Amino acid sequence: MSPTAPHPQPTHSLHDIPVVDISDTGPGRTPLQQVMELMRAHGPALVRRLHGRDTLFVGDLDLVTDLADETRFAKAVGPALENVRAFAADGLFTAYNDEPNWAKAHDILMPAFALGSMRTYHPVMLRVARRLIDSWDRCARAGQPVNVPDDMTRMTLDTIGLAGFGYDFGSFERDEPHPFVESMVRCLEWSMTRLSRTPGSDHSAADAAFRADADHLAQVVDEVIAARVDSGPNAADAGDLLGLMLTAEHPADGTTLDTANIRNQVITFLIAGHETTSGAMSFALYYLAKHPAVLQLVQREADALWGDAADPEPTFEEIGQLTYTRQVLNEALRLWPTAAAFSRHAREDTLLGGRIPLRAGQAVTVLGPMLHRQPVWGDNPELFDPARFTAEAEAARSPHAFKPFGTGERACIGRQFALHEATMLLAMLVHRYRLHDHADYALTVKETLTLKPEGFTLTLTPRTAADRVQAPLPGAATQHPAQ
Ligand code: FDE
Repeated sequence: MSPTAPHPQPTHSLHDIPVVDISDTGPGRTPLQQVMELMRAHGPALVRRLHGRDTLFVGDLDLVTDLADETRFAKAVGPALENVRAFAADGLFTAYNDEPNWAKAHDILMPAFALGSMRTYHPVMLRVARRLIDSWDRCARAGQPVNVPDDMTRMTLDTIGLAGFGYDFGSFERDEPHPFVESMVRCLEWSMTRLSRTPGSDHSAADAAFRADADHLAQVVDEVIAARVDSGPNAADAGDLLGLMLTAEHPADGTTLDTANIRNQVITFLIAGHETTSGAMSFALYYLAKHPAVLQLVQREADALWGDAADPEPTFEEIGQLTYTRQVLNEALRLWPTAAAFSRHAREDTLLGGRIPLRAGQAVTVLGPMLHRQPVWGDNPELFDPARFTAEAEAARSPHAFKPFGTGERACIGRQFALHEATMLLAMLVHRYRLHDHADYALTVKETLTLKPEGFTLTLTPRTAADRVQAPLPGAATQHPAQ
């Protein structure tokens, strides 16, 4: 999966934590997968040293459990997010904990992400899902493969644009990704590669290109806001995110968000609301294409709801009934949590896990993909098995063993939004198509701060009534699928 350079060996250890200096090779284009490899070799807690800068990475369940203690630890805006601040500033994702705009925007926007609010977004999500299906129908008829991550990105960008801001990116009418996406991806790449610069080298060209891209993002956002303001005096009151941002008063002091902060929030939501969700759906489809027995179970769940309907009209309530589909998504997010790392810092001097001394403010980065492969997941953590997410299995496991949405008060605000969108789309797709792994795809995980299965394509054929009437499978959908 990741390029297999010879593993750097630990130079020494600090408080029993190996220190691995990667300055010779650098972190390359897949820095998180490099840390995964280092952890496989040296254990789930290590210091990565790059040009004299140390980062403590952990995947160990006990250490992550300790880091989730909000009285002793809080979100850290680590070096990567510090770079993202160059274009998202004090937006929710990148704000410092004590920046007043974090709490203010959090309080104002929380209601828009409560489970009940998903009812409001459901029709828009469905409308965009249909755009994807129209496009996939055309490819199916023409016998052409679909590029899964590209189309998932079209779908999630259009969804957050319309649901959050009433703005239509029209991504399915374009052959290339929307220019906003291209600028955004380059900004994220800049944020990531800036971390591996050799001190003293010249990066002025890359920095100038970044500035142009960041300006483009700001310009698109200004258009999104202007479109709303132009559409009439009552438009600002629309109950979506932008409506709240423009009009809602903070419960405590009655003030609203300022213009600069609104721009940062819109950029933040357009980014956070689509990159990660699109990756999650892409990995889920990848695993379904590789695990026919699981695919059959997901199809069965969708068939039970929608039978032979050619164009089912999924209701809000039905999405909540797609429990096995949700298990599949969780299992994909376990193996490849698309926001793969998050950082915490100590509030005061403390001992992490009772043994690793940390100074106040010192940061630790949690590596989700390794946490999600710890012994708590059993003997074969690489195996894709949605039965790990039955209600019983979840109740029996530590809540800290699975953190695809981060932890504590700075955990993902968009979780329900992403899960509703992704569950509905997956179920609609497997209900409609047979998925063919025509290229015998070998997984390559691309990193642009978030993770995606690069170059993953499928061919599709429509499912027929005969496909849907099959002999009942032995056992219920929640059983361990035959491998
Ligand atoms: C957040 C988030 C997180 C955390 C980070 C740290 O800690 O640093 C995570 C991990 C996440 N998130 C993840 C995810 C995954 C997925 C699929 C998602 N995510 C999705 C989404 C959608 C949307 C709309 C979102 N998301 C959003 C968001 C925000 C705004 C944030 C920030 C919050 C605060 O307050 O801080 C997040 N997210 Fe997410």
